[in-house]
Amino acid sequence: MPTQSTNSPLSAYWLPFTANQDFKAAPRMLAKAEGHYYWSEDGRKLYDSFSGLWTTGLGHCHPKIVEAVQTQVAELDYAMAFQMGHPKAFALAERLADLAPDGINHAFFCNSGSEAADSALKIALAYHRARGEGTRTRLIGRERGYHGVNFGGISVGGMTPNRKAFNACLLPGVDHLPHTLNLSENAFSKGLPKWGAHLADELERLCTLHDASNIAAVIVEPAPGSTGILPPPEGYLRRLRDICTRHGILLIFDEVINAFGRVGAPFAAERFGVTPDIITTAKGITNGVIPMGAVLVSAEIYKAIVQGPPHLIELFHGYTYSGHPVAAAAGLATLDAYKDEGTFEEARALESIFEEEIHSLSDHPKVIDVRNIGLMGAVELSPHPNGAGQRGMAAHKACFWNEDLVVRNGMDILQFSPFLNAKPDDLSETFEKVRRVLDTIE
Ligand code: PXG
Repeated sequence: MPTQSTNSPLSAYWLPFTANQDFKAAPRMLAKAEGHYYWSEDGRKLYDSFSGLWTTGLGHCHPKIVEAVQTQVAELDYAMAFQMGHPKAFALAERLADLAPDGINHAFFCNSGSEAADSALKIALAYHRARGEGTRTRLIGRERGYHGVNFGGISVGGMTPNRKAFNACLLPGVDHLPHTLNLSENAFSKGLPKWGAHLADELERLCTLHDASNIAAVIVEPAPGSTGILPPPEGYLRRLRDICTRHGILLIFDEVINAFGRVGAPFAAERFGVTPDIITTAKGITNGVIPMGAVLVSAEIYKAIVQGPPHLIELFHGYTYSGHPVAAAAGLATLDAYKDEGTFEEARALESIFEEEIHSLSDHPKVIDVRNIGLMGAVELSPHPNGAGQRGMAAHKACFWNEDLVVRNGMDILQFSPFLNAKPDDLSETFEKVRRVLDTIE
């Protein structure tokens, strides 16, 4: 017996990471997008303050990406991904290797950030095993880290609601570093907080506890995004790098959000001057147009694994859609657009304006913190006395219905991921609208 009506046209679809019952009672439907705007199903034009879902930094329906996808899908819709290839996947790998920090020069393709995270963890294990260090199996993540929703990613991730229901099946042998947000030390920080580099030393403690010969890899987002934007304290990433190097542990940067201009450079590794051994990415690799993820690795890792009898498969891992031709075409067009339009430089130049605009909310009585790095920013609200998360959701809804503005909230944290080519006036209007909403909601 169905407990809910199934004759509604909305009933069949189970929305991801969404309060389904609440949504279906008053659906927020997007029907069309172009440039910096969406159009709702009821015909309203809404400004997008989140660049899709951290995905679409160049703006929606970029004509050159649209054209590349349309051409590709009519020419080679799919190419067998195993034991066969097609030129655009190779070309994209080459382009990514050129863009990545020195020494990171091979790309393994997948379809999402979650797959990139799990692929990276498997590659780390395969690397140590190939080198005769098969005892290195422990993985270290961080509290408030997000590495997608597959079992590897939630195990090393540090988002309690994403782990809670699956606790019994999380990977064994995983530790977490402490996260770096401490409002009594670094509230209202602009850019990198001064406090917190010492928290990286927790890794040294774990090396002592387990012995580093048992530790495979550390995975962190350089600037964590979806758990509320936690800019890395000054010197923190360098300390992690040094400890990993000292103990032969691979350092994985999850740049699913950070890469492709979000922190004013092709990769956060470059912006923060710290080179990991592996970078995972997705989202901005195709401007969000076609799903794609990639794991970028050093020559040393590739060479350690890709050896042995030449006719045998070296790594038993891959996806039907690894390097999909349409995704590869979208990726190439996206990288062209970043270059031709000077996107990373434009994003970098926009940072100080964004910083000023977002911090204009610092004095609002409902705001307990504002923090930003690159073109990532969070406005943290005090929770409503009736329950955590209500105020953030009320703000999201009021922005959508009353201000024609799409704003992302994670519980009571409003998150902003402006277009890499946003107009300064649109940024100031965004925060004026958010202020009006904060004035009106409970
Ligand atoms: N790593 C990071 C750092 C991410 O931000 C993933 C992995 C997983 O990617 P896929 O493509 O499997 O979803 C992500 C995803 C938010 C939000 O509101 C962020 C993500 C997903 C959903 C919501 O900030 N990032």
